[in-house]
Amino acid sequence: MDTLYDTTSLKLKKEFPDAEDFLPLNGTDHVELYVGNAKQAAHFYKTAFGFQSVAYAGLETGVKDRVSYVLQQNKIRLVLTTPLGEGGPINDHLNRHGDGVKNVALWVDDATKSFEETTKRGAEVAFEPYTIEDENGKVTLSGIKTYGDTVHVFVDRSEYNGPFMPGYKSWESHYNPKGAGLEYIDHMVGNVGWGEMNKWVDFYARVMGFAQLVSFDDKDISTEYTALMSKVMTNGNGRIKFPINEPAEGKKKSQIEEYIDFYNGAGVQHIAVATNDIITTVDHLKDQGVEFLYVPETYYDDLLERVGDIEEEVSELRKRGILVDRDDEGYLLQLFTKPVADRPTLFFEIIQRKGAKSFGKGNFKALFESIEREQANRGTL
Ligand code: TYF
Ligand code: FE
Repeated sequence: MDTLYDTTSLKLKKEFPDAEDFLPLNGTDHVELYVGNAKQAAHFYKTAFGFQSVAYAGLETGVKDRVSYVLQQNKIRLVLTTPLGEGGPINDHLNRHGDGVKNVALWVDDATKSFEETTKRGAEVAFEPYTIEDENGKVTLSGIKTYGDTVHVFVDRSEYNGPFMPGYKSWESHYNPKGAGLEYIDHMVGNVGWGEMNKWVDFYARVMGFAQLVSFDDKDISTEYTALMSKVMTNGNGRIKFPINEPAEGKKKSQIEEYIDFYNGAGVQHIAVATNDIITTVDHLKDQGVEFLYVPETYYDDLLERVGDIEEEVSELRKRGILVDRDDEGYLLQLFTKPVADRPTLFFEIIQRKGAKSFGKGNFKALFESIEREQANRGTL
């Protein structure tokens, strides 16, 4: 087990001593969202977030019941899918959840073996392995269910050399906006219902061979400020990290509970995307209309006392509402967008790691405290 996790210096709990890498994962293949209007959503992700047009499937490619747009920015690939007719599973998903993540697709060398190894350990079948083929080669896909209506798709594209997948054609567009410096998916977080976190932690351990990352974040959990509980699960090579949140009683109504109410159940809460230059990325995203969560100026009053020396100017971070947290190995810069659709459900996190391997949960307490200082300054606390 030790050699499996040597790519991360985080300590792993020994709760699952039987964990072995029966499910080698090369990385995130893509994230597929079901949306009400894929054409307009694609325009939004291109314009606002700096994604590029890659591939298309729909009536013009012989697909009758749906349209899908594939967008990419460096290693991040999004698929936006909308139904063309009435009824059916995509409409059901939209009706229940609104726009949201349906498939978290993982890139594997063998989608059939991935399916067999996970289903024999208790994964529920989303769909059996199948192979699709066109002039660019073939791709094998399989799927297992995770929390809510979310699915993990296993994708073997080792014998494919085309724009995205058989059945898709290249999407050439005259509109190719500049990238925002988003590099790869750092982690994707699932919100689950009251009391369900450990069930899903156990699912990732038992069914997918993941282990729990233990980081300094843990001690912030369940403080009087925290309205959530969270555990982070990671695969063997550390490329896939899935924090799982459940609501908790806190000073404020849990945002996890709000998510569950509006999403009508468990689902993907946020997609954290990494940048090498968070200041430039955030400036670009803001110029393009991306909205970020409000951070009180008072957050910065005690920032350096809390996190020690950092390379960035505090004034530059304050101007942009960028948060900082530190762990044993370094620090990280992060900030959160507002929800990207009308329901208060899915949002994005922009993160730049400077050594830190944790997830910024020290910011919960720091943010709550700064909000209270702000209220005290106004005499409303
Ligand atoms: O992925 C995570 O677990 C973190 C959680 O102010 C988080 O993104 C949420 C809010 C915040 C700091 C960290
Ligand atoms: Fe996060």
